[in-house]
Amino acid sequence: MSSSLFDVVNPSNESQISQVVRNTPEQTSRAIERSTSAFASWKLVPPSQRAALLRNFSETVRSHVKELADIEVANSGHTISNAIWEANNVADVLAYYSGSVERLGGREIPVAQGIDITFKEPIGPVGIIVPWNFPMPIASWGFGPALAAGCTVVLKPAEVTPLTAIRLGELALEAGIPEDVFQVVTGSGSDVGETMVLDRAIRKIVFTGSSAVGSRIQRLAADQIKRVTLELGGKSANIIFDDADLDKAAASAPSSVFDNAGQDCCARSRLLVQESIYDKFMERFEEAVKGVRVEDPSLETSQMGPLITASHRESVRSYVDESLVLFKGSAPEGPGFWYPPTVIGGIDPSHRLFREEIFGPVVTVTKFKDEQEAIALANDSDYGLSGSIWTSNLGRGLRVARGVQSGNLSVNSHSSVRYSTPFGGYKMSGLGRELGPDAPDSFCEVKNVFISTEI
Ligand code: TAP
Repeated sequence: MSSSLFDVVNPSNESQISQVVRNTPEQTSRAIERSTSAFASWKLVPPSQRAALLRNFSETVRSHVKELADIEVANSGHTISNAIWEANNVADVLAYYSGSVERLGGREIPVAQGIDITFKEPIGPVGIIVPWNFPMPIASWGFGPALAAGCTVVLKPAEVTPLTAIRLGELALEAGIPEDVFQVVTGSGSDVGETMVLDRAIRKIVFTGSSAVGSRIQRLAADQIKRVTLELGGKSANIIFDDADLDKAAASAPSSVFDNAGQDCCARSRLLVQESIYDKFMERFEEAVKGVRVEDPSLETSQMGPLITASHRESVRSYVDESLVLFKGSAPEGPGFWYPPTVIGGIDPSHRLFREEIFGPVVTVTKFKDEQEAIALANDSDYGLSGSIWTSNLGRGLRVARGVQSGNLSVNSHSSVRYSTPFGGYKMSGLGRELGPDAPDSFCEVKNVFISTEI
């Protein structure tokens, strides 16, 4: 079957901006064969040289930050300020993991009658499957540590947002990363993605996306005992206690859920507010929501862009029961897949708005009485990815953080992702961790060698 082209559309104005190749399963298999051949030499590149190549890749990305950001604004509708952060994040991730290449060693373990040494060896070609919501950073959280460990990479971007991945592939070559060490294969999840999962030469899949697809990938990978890292959905809580700095908590709550138009696995889409300060908080929160600038994402002033596609906007809309809306922000009229920041109240935790990941600019607000109830509500979810706790009592902040079943929590902040700290989810939010100092280890086999001193 020969490949065809698919249209890439700007979600802010619905114009066609490019056409990209839809690779077939056969073409994907050939890319995997090339990745396997490249692995044989990439794993032998001396550590200092591999580190230098990753540093070079980082610097090349850094010198193209504005170009990459502009592509992302046009392809994904991200605000220009976010897109610049995202491109810089790729450069930061590569720089950080370039430093790990020469530190990634095994150890000598004391044993009787000999010497025991462990070696860390790269596992082989790795498949990285990325969603459309943060195409650049999420890809780099996989390919940065994988390349550092000595693995080769086949990267599949989401079909709707392939453009920055394609450009990163070109920049890798420009930076001197040898041909076929880092390949980008565009096309659909069912053709390209599933071929990567099923091909035995791919030794690990790093998948970020929905829990439904993640669970299918884990089942398929199990037949080959293939490793998987899964970064999946979220329904995180933003918990506001009565001793919090209410001005800061209310001013920051909109960006914690409406950033990237709510298309963020870490979005704090369940706001939990202590009942004693509910009215005071909601007054400030409403003012902040109505002040969110939803506009052309290429403008420096833009704080929120459109949703990714018309069908995704329909999905978000289908969740919103207008009779439950407390208030809304504004959004431009079409063209473009715009949807206003929307605040929902008066629902029970059994309601689907409280339970399901909407992946749009919609937040539910629920009152709680005390610490125990706040923790119970936060944990009343199949997901466990992120969350925030606002309080001036650090002891309470830590107690609640320890009580909430979630991989990444922040106290008096909405920070979720730093390249130097581990990131991942509890429960249906995922399996394994990305980023942080240990990420390259997850791309290595550990080999143990015993040398007898008795002969
Ligand atoms: P998915 O539909 O799961 O798609 C994610 C990626 O998987 C896309 O590249 C998709 O390809 C591909 N894919 C689809 N079916 C596949 C299959 N059978 N085999 C292999 N690959 C397949 O998710 P999405 O709608 O793009 O992204 C939204 C979801 O991602 C949300 O649930 C969100 O929470 C989650 N997410 C999680 C995180 C972290 S870090 N936990 C970060 C971002 C997003 P095509 O789309 O090209 O067909």
